Amino acid sequence: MINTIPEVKRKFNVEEIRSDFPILKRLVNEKPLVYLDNAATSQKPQQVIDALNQYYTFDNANIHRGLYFLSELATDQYETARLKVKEFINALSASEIIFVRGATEAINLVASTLCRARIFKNGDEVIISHMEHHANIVPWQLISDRKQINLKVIPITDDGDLDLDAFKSMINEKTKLVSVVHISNTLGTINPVKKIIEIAHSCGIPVLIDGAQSVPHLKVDVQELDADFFVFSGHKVFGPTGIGVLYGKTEYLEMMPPYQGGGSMIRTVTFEKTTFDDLPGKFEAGTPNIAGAIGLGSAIDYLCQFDRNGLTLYEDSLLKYATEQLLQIDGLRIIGNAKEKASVISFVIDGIHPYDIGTIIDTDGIAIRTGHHCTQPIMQRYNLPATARASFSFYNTKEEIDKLVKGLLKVKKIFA
Ligand code: C6P
Repeated sequence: MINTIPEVKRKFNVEEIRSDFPILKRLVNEKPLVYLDNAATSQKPQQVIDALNQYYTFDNANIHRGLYFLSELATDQYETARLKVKEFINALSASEIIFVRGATEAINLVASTLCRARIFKNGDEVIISHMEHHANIVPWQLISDRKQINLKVIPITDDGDLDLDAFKSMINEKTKLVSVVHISNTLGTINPVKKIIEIAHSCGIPVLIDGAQSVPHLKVDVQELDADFFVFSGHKVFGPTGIGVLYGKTEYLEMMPPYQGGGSMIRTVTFEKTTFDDLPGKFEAGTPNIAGAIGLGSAIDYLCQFDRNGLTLYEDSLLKYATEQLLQIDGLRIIGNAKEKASVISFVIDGIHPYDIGTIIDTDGIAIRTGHHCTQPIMQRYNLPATARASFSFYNTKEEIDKLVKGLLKVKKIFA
């Protein structure tokens, strides 16, 4: 049993936390970096960088193959990372944790293998929502060249809440899966996924939760949620890029065929027939991202030093402060005012294109994202070409929000 949860939690001190993240000391355009694009990717604490460095400097070897010291060491570290993920999201078993490249690959894996498992018939329906990232739309469209799957879309209110009554009325005998985002990367909405799962399960329908934006902000317990699948990306949760997690209940993972074929995922191979490895190996063909998994394990250790609820409360205070301050700006409109929100704020300013906002404030070292945020249907819903988006992590400060506001006032002045 890996104990990633220390008995005594580290006290929250934002200045101390900032010093754990070396990039936060750098200058951009001769100004201290103000990094407010955490929904795109989070920054990395020194201990994650050190874990990657340690692995490549001293411990590098391929895993699950060699009987020599380094290979066993690397295998042990990789499998320890899996145990850390298991504990982090409270899966029942480590074999339910599949390492993939990220949330995108995880959803593609589920869509493709459920389709090949013949779980879907022509005319079956998958329910998603209007606030999905493209990663939870396109994979379901891609499989329709094999099976005619119809996507049903849960509508959202003007504030950015899901319409649960509409959701209930969409479920019918053709519904095979519900696949929804936990926290919207564009609107910041925290969806009532436990309730959604309860409703779907009462009709015998499994649910996939896209946790790409929730894992960095909330403590997630997949057993408590009773999610059938849960996906997230390492790079948004202070780990490296190129590593992510598919959690699946054993009963589903067992019935799904492999996603890719190759080394590591087999038990026996002849030219006539291949038998496959048990979980999780069946879904991890080829040499995996060993360093990435170890780095993700280190990121989990980093996060678990803190009381996660304390970090969430701090981020909530940043959200509240930023919302109040931004709304003071004449002509600024926040897109997404759901009752439950995470620290993500999309906004537009009358008469100024979001690209201009992003480019101008970048000259002051302020990084925000501008565009459609890989959620074009949300832009269509609000009739917007794009938004500007500031997204906060627990290493951000109210002073940085003040700098954002100052930067936006400068933008307004330029366009006045
Ligand atoms: N959102 C953003 O700036 P990947 O690219 O596989 O790590 O994550 C995809 C993904 C899936 N679901 C949600 C809710 C997401 O927010 C993302 C990634 C980034 O909002 C990059 S587009």
